[in-house]
Amino acid sequence: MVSCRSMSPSAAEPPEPLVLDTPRAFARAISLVERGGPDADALMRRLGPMPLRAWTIGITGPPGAGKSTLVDRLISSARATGWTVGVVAVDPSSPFSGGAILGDRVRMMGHSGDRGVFIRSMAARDSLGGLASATRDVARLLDAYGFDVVLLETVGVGQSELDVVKVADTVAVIAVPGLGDAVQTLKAGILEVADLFVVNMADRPGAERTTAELLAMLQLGAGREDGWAPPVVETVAVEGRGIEALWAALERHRTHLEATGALAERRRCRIETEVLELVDRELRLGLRRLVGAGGEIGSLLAEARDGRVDPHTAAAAILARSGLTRGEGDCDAVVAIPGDAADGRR
Ligand SMILES: Nc1nc2c(ncn2[C@@H]2O[C@H](COP(=O)(O)OP(=O)(O)OP(=O)(O)O)[C@@H](O)[C@H]2O)c(=O)[nH]1
Ligand SMILES: [Mg+2]
Repeated sequence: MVSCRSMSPSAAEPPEPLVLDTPRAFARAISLVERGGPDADALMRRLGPMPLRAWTIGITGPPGAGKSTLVDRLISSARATGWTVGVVAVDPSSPFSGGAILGDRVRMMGHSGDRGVFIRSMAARDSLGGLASATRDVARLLDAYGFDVVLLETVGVGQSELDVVKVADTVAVIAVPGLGDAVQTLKAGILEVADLFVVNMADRPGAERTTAELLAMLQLGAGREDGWAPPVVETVAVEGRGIEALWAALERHRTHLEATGALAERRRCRIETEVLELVDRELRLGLRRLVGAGGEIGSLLAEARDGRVDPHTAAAAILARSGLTRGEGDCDAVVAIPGDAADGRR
């Protein structure tokens, strides 16, 4: 069952609009959204149907690839262009690891005191898409507050990190030499979303080979429907080498997105996905609550566990009991089946 919280506010009654007119209001909104949960949800509703304006760049790659160092450099590039920058660095390791977060702060310290730069590290969340959702919300607040560029840093290790970068207009995937076949080490699914590859630590042996592997992989590919050919850029982030070329490549992608209308289209698709993901997450949280509460759902699970009801029938019964069904046409059937199966047992 969907929670009462999400059911009660009707679309016809718009909540009081959220005004982010002071640094204080902005900071409070960010903290609230970072915590997630009903309060974050309520706050995001108050933002209303906001047009997306900030250019969102996702930076992902293996742990220690130099992502934060690159982000630090890119902040400078963006500032030199006259843009303000918001950064969300996602620490995927665990909610307890302060290490990486501290590391990010230190690496991006060069920008403390610059009011045109805002940096936030976020810890990983539950497995139900909470991380992607919270990151998206923080990115949207940064946009609403007026940051021109939003940089999202995440370690490309799991699905939730992949979901995070999918929020971006432009996705840069970082590879480093010395980790074996560059293409093999990239997480499946990331190749499709990469608009640009960076071979960082190009001061280390094997950089040329890594670049060649990526280029070969790109040439083998079928080419992209949108006509964009992802470039491969070599950088030495610690020394600032290759950063100009990287920034130029990023800007070329942005220009391509704007010129082809892909930017608006990507954003429209993203909003649709977001709505569906929010519903999906709420449903799954609702289901967890139901299972946790035991009761009838608990008995159904026990019956399935003990082999007295088959899993499909148990699932259908749970759906019916929770007010969820498997599509309109199946509604009666779904309700009817568990009744048959449960005869005499409940
Ligand atoms: N040799 C060399 N070292 C680099 C380069 N870029 C970054 N580093 C170093 O690599 C280490 C990791 O850099 P980070 O920027 O923290 O890497 P990261 O990908 O953000 O790390 P996580 O967020 O922990 O996954 C630091 O000690 C950097 O100084 C580079 O181009 N060459
Ligand atoms: Mg980092």
